Amino acid sequence: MSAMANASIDSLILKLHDVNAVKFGEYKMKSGMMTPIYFDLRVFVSYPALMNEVSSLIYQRVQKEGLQFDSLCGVPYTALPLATIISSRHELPMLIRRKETKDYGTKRLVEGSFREGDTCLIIEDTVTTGSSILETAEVLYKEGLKVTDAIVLMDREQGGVDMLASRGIRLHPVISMFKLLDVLLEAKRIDAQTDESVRKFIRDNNTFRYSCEKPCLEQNLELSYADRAKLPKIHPLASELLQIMEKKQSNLCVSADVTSSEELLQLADCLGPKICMLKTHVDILEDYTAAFSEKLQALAKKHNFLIFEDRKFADIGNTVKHQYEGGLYQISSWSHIVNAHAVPGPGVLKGLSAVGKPLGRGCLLIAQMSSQGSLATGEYTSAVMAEEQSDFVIGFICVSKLTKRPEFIHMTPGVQLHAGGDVLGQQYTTPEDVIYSKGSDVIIVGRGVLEASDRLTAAEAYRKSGWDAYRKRLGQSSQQDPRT
Ligand code: S5P
Repeated sequence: MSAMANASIDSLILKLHDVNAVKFGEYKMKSGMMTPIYFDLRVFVSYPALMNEVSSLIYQRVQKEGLQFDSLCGVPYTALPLATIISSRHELPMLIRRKETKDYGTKRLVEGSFREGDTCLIIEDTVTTGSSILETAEVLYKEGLKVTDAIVLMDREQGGVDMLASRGIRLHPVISMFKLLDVLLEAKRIDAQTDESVRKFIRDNNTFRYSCEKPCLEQNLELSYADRAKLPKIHPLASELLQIMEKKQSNLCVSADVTSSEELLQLADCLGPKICMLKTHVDILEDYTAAFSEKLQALAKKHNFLIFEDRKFADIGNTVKHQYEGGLYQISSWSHIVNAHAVPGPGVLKGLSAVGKPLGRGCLLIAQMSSQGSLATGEYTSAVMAEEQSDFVIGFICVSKLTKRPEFIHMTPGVQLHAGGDVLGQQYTTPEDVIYSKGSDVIIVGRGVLEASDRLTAAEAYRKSGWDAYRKRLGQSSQQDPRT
């Protein structure tokens, strides 16, 4: 965003606070949920200059996104005057969605002229869950209109963007909750305690969770690995991984938790054709040498898999930078992917990306762990951090899919062909559960393969099981899989 647009947004936030459109305290929302921050944008109508300013910023956003549409429609009632101003000022046709049908005359739910197949842009004042926009979109769909985009003045950042994305609507917020808090805190309109308690509330009350079984299938939104590899905003390394997965029909990452270099290299050579990725714990090797990492890289090339050093970085940015680049292992020189805990905050990623980004490396954030009683920071914090540094973060270590952004890759450890666990707190679930029910992308398997009498046969069983679950998720029968 340009500095000028930023400045006008900052000044608008202060004006909204001046006219009491932003309130702090204890308020009940439409959903019944109590909130420590409330937006009452209905007061706009008493401040025509402010309404004009808001309308201009919304229109600037329309232009910036290059949105194409045939008409616009404000969600009744608060956004109606905003849509009207934009429509009138820029001579853009408008539609009005009735909240209730008339019991006389045409009984139409949408007023205005349109043709079937026309695209309508929705304008809204505040979004929490996204349900009001969806409700309006559904009325428009019934009339044969298309809705691909919506613009909202205030996004409470509680899951509306993701919920609408899951229903095929891109939501573009003009002001987001965290930006608003930054500006109000900076201007000393609120104190640090209020700021922190609101932030915590927002973080803890995301209204959109990926929880139901095979949700993508129901919403018909599941993209294949191949389609995801071509997404415009995807990290090149994530794209490469998805292409490998599709090509080798494998979403299996073997965790090569062995202690001798020779055994690890043998494992990589033997299982290479079955896997999309090999995960290492280089610090458990008893005989690491630089020559080992060179041989491993050659095997990765030969069999077309990526190397993931499971280092689980968890320190301040400056320290992890050294740990990643230097020391005995010089991890950044040979490992395509590393992972990091979100506990230290965004600095850990900044430190790692200073080293890894120029080398085209990528990082997985540890959102959830497979072990009993894990205190991993959780989906929301990781999703926000990943979003902020998506030029380095390619996805997550998690138990189940946690963001609908198809650019991110979800990888799940704690996988065996039968559910169970070990005596040290590891918990196992099956490839079918991980890929089909929980919506993850890659299964990480260690002892399920390593402790088998025939590791190659075991790896093939996991590959097939993971791939069948993926095809089932796509709604394709495993019969179509040429390998079965
Ligand atoms: O939450 C986690 C994260 C990871 S990366 N749980 C895990 O088990 N892992 C790693 O996955 C773990 O360090 C080990 O290398 C592998 C699982 O091994 P398995 O033998 O239990 O399959």
